[in-house]
Amino acid sequence: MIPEEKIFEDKIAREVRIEPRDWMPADYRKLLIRQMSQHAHSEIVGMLPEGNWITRAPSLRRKATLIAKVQDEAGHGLYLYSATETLGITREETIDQLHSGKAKYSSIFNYPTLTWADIGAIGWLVDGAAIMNQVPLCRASFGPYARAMVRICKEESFHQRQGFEILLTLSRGSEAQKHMCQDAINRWWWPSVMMFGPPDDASPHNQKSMQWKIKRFSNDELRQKFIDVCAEQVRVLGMKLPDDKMKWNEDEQHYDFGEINWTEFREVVNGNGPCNKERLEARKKAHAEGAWVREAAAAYAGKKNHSSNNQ
Ligand code: FAQ
Repeated sequence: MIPEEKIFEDKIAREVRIEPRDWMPADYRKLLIRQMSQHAHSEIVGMLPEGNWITRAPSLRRKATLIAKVQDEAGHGLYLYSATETLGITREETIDQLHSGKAKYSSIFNYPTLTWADIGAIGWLVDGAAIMNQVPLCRASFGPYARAMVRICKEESFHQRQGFEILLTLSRGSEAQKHMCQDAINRWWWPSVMMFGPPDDASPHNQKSMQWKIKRFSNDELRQKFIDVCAEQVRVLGMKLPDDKMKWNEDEQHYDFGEINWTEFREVVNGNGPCNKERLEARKKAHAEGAWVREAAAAYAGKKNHSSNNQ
């Protein structure tokens, strides 16, 4: 072990944060760039299914809240792209990886939002799953990632509550609204359970990520915590989770659950989900249409630098 590596491992062991200028193993850098950029992509692609409902939100209050939520997701993407840049990769490179299909983003955003209740289900389940996964990331060993996650988690908690409140309102409404609520839960439940990633015995990055304290819990551990929380919360809504096998296990003090359709997960991750093509096209179009803004900003920055150099 070279001396720098010893210092690095010692910091990890003592829970001292690794900062961008510190020496780090090439694989640690690679693991972080992969996860953080994928996380950033998920935030900005995640704006699309919800953005679809801004013009159709059922009241001014709902519309204002949804606009704020979607805007928050853009902010999360920006913190995460910036944090990823501290590892020595440019934003252009990471965005290119998304557009070329080389980089992944969360499977969950490849499902359609068919009714207003889907906005509630995304808030409750998708943001709920995101919080479960991201609160431990506030203790990730890499400083910029951990710090970005603190603010992100605060905002996601608010999103989760607004989603739950949408569903609660629908669950106390007319028969048609109750039906809409249950239908959205039925469609979003299993994709949300899959968000935590493949099972631990099929998760190639798990071991290194846990060893280097990027991830603090494995995919299956977080999935189980999420299921246990939702199994209780769904009762408040007076709705059901679409899993006949879900049952409290007294010995293990958690809920047992049915089989996850991993074939569906793999299909979605490999680009064959219901909305993969649409999502990527929308991102590429937005990027192309925003080219003039980037050019103008670069020209303005260049002019400013030029004039300050001449002073
Ligand atoms: N979708 O070895 P592992 C949000 C890939 S929250 C697609 O287990 P790892 C907020 C994985 O990349 C959603 N791909 O990997 C919001 C790897 O592929 P690779 C985003 C997935 O990293 C809410 C391969 O499978 N959150 O956006 C998925 O140890 C509402 C093997 O997997 C984060 O990204 C998946 N679900 O564990 C926004 C959190 N799962 O790269 C709008 C940070 C796995 O080798 C509205 N990320 N893969 O080609 C993480 O915690 C981890 O990266 C995991 C995966 C847990 C996602």
